[in-house]
Amino acid sequence: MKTVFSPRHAGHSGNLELMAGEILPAFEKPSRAEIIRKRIDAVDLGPVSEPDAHDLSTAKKVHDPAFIDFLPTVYPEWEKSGRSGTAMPYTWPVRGLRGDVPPAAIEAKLGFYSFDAGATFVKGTWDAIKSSHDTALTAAALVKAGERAAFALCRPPGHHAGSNFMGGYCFINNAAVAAQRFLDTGATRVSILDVDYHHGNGTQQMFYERSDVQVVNLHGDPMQEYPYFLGHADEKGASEGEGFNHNFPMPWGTDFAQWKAALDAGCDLVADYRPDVLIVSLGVDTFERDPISQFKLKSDDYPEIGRRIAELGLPTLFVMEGGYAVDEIGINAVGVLTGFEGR
Ligand code: OKP
Ligand code: ZN
Repeated sequence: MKTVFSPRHAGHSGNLELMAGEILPAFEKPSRAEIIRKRIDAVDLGPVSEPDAHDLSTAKKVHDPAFIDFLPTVYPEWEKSGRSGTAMPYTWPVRGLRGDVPPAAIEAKLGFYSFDAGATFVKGTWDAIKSSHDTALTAAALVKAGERAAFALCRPPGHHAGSNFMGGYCFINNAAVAAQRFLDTGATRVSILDVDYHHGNGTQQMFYERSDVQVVNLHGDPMQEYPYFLGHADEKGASEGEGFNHNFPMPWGTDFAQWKAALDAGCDLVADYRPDVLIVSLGVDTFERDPISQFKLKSDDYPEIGRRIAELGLPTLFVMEGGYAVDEIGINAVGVLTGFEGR
């Protein structure tokens, strides 16, 4: 399997994160991608190439163009207002406040375009976001050109980013942009299967009223788990999109037997939809030793996931999302891919 990977992800580094009353180094850090990159060589998964530059026109079909235009301005404006370090929001236009007028102040704009404090910026962040977006589109082009599958080793991840909001380490929704690109280049139906531990709230929001992108999510129950405010089983899509969104929330402590039953059910829904292409939002934070997650999957389970997805027999784009147990992230993420290849 071919991989697309950009060293420019590494500029998104040294970010801080609010965590249970403390400010700590962010769990979403460069070593995650570097360790996956090394594992690809160690198991000889296939060639790794850098992304081509893509314009943002496809991103602006699934995101509000004003939101996309805002992202590269964040850090320059943050510095212009005399600040340094990590840029992050701290105030949001919740129910009853004005959520329709972007303010002028940079700290307020950060809140206007986010749902939490988890999408943070340093100097190299925009370049990393853009490289991650380019990585997804370059890998999508490989699948479009006839590869059975390709791996977009994206960093930062994307599935929490919605049409006009960032959050949860995510800025541009790489999987959603790839889905739109497939539709714009001949596909009629695309499925997104999100196996990250966290609900892909951004992906769900973007396609909730559309029937051309089926979204299937397996994740921690939003009653217990981040991102909390979306991802319940009764969210089935609306208007045109009714019946094309599927959630499989699972409780803390879920083991592979339980999780695999949800994967089987999700794969059956994908098969019934008969998509032209499948995009897998690949998070491996379902791992038993993930530092911020509460499922119980073991390293041996990941190849099994890949084998099950391969049984669908679809052209498949894997897009990297989460996974924070860095020591095992390479074994687990690449394990899905070797399992997909039947080895
Ligand atoms: C991103 B992805 C407060 C705790 C919130 C955010 C987790 C984001 C996960 N810092 N943690 O889905 O792996
Ligand atoms: Zn996650």
